Amino acid sequence: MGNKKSLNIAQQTISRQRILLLGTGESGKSVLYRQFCLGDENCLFKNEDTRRECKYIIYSGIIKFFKTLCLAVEEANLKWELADNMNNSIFFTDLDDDICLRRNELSSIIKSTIGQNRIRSMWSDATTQTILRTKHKHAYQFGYCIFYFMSRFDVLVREDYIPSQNDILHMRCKTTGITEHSFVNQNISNSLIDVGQQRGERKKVIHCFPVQKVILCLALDCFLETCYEDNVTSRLTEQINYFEESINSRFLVNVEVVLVLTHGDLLQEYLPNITLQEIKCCGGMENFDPKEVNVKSIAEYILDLHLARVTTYPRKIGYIYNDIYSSADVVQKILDNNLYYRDVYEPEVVEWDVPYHVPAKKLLFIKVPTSLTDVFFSFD
Ligand SMILES: Nc1nc2c(ncn2[C@@H]2O[C@H](COP(=O)(O)OP(=O)(O)OP(=O)(O)O)[C@@H](O)[C@H]2O)c(=O)[nH]1
Ligand SMILES: [Mg+2]
Repeated sequence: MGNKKSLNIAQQTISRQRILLLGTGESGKSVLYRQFCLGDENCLFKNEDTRRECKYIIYSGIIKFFKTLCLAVEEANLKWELADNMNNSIFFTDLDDDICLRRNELSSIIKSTIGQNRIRSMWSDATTQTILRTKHKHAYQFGYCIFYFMSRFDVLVREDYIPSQNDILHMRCKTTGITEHSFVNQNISNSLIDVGQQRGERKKVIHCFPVQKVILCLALDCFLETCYEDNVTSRLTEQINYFEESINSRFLVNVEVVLVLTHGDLLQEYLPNITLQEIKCCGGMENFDPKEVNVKSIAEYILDLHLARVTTYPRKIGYIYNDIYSSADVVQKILDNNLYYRDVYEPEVVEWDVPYHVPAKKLLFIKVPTSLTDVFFSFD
């Protein structure tokens, strides 16, 4: 009787799993969520009407970008190269923040010839490129996808425009509340949960419901950016603190955790604009001394910084790279646990005999890689 019951429980555990997406704001949770959705024939984004609704999110992202750009140019005391852009800049600066909620107005700016001319003229201005290709870029919250959407501007402004699946992946829509996508994979029914994790949204979701798997997104370009929420705190610091709190939570001790290293493409794109010296000046990157500066060496270093904060041992932690251009493979690899792995053990504690000239007791030291003879000990 007892055996039958435990068999049923075991069957239940493998036939259903709840997967929770975690990570700081803008770390790529919703991109991954949409990648999961788009792999499913029945997903909402395969429906044209749903996608048509999403075009306003894309339009509002473009307008927000130009408003922020005007502010950046003014604060950097730069001049627009093209004379018309002084006036265009006044136009965007004067738009109030709620413009993003007014669909008709958004459409009329994007679809009118005058609006399109303003946008094209500002985009082609050398000053815009100066802002976006230099350190000015990281002092503002520009969002990540403007290059993608501007490369498709001619398509977006058409009367019959319906966002493509790729557009859906790129659009930025801050998650509020909880979104759930259900799908079946190899006879297991899965429920994937996406939650807003910007500071204002960061409720303690971990213990709200039991989960079998957590996917924790870590952005690889975090050391270059400041937080969306205050524009001051380094995203690396924010991300490491968030990671430490989540991974060591008692609710996750027996839960499988997959780290997804995101934004690799953005980092790759930015690397030619930054020297090793400049990287080392970013908070948290001071000890970064790679043989070669590339996405992989930065990813390894950032991963180590995070794993050093794990305090619930031993842990086998799987990780994988994902960005907006990754193929559907990544989703399948996450589901199959086809990952890279790191083992995290408790640091070794060694007992040392006390030197002859101090009272006979034993002291505990954490083993460190430096020579202990160099360390000066004082005893009361
Ligand atoms: N190029 C590129 N853009 C990315 C990547 N991951 C996320 N983005 C972009 O970064 C922005 C934020 O990504 P989201 O997935 O919405 O971030 P999130 O973690 O869900 O953020 P919240 O909902 O605020 O907690 C969006 O504009 C994405 O298109 C990536 O790997 N590469
Ligand atoms: Mg989100």
